[in-house]
Amino acid sequence: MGFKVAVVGATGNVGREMLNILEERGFPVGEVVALASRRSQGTEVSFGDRTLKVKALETYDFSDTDIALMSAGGNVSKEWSPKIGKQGCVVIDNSSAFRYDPEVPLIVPEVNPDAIEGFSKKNIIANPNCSTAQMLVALKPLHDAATIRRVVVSTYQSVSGAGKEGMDELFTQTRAVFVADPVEAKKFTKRIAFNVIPHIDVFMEDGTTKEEWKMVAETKKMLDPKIKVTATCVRVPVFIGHSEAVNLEFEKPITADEARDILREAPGCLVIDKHEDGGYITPIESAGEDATYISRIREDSTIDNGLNLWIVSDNLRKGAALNTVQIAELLVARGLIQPKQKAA
Ligand code: 11C
Repeated sequence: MGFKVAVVGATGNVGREMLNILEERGFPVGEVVALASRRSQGTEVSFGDRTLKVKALETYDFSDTDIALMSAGGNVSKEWSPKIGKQGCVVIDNSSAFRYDPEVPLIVPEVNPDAIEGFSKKNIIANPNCSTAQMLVALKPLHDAATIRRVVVSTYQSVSGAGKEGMDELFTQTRAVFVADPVEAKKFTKRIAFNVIPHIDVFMEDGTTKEEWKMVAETKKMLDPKIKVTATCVRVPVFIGHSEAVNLEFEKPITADEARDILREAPGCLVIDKHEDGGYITPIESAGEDATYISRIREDSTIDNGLNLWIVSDNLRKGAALNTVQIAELLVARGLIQPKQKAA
């Protein structure tokens, strides 16, 4: 028995990672189809030791496909996810297009797995923004233990969050600085090489950015609507791996030692927290890994029941492709989906 899985946006950073992760985790596939826009038709992508030729999304018939893993951007998703869902194929969408729709579950399997049961209204399940996903993997067990009242988070987000163009821009600008060529900013609003930019996604009316708004709205939808969240999201010259400095205020007392013990047992979390030089994680070490790493766990003596944490994860994996595949695994584990094509 195997599922027919389509990866939409298969040539992008996240799409390629989805193919890797499906293979690495031995997802029960019968067939995998790589899809992208007509412009990428015929391009080759790898799936394990096989090569897949990319087909055009526009002409693909989803009626015998079980699961579509979408990573083709919000506009493509808005147009295509409802059509694909109506053909009986479950869409797991990595874009922000449906995240805030009350009829679409927004899922991190370690945080709110039970919410998946509501997926059949639209046949769409949303994957959260990368910076929210990794934060909530760490916050969920602490919230269960001592009830988080307020979160103050500052992010240090890698350029791969802005796609391949973001990675190319960091590379090109860094090279230009070294050879004394003019440095051009195209994808980012200012130079990113040897710099940081306090701006991700568009500005909202109140002066926050959409990336910051997402961290608030998604935490409330997935973890607890009562939690107050304030965020500052910053792009840094790192290729892969988002980092977050998080300050937490709890309703009940919780010590740093208690938090460390809870996080050591929590699914998806890996604590690296030695009080010595290098006894913490940095984004380079998180690249290519599945865990959400937590370091620098310490009490904040300026408030009652306060803790500080440093959270790092590979934004292309837990923040995107891995979480999407884990959602597909959850559908299968709960018997919420059956392959349309039965084995002969
Ligand atoms: C970034 N977090 O680092 C963004 C990328 O809503 O899925 C993912 C945007 C999203 O630029």
